[in-house]
Amino acid sequence: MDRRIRTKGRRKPRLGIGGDITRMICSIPAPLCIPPLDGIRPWCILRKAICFPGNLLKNPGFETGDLTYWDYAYDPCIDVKATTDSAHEGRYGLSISYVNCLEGDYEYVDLNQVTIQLTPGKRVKLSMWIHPRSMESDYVELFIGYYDRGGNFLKEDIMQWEFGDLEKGWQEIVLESAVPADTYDADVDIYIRGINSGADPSISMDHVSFSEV
Ligand SMILES: [Ca+2]
Repeated sequence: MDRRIRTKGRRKPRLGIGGDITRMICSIPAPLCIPPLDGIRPWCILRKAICFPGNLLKNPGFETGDLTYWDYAYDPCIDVKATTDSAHEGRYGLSISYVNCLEGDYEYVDLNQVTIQLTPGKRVKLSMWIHPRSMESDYVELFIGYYDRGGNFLKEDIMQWEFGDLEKGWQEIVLESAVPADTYDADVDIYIRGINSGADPSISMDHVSFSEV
């Protein structure tokens, strides 16, 4: 069932992102740990940070190994988690599996980050990489909502991408948009609507980017 609700003017607590510090966002991957073996003590390798110059999002490639910094909601029949099998870049990507959903039902996954400060008059680009696996339908929407300094809704831009030929593998989805006058910040949202086709359907996604261009 499609239970999508998107309310114009919705404001959420600030995540503390925005401004010059966001021009070089880095994700710290989870340590790679070796379990104890034949009396040898367990040990861990601290992995080097992966940086995304110009990307205004935090944890855009899920390299924390989870959904840290993302607000999210999804139907409880869907299994959503960061896995190494779903990576397009780095170590982790996001795996979305419809394993517990009723066959033929449409279900949703919604991911967003909010209050990202922008410069009025600039153009911005929101993009992500996706690999539908065994999905027969349906679509992904990329959404940008703009707000003024008082939190008043100004404008939204939406791009809908239909699941296509699964043989294409990883594909990039892109939404470009003009930042309206009086903009102070923006919310970005990724909405995935899929159907359980009865063939163990799943989607991999990774490397989300939101930047001024
Ligand atoms: Ca990644």
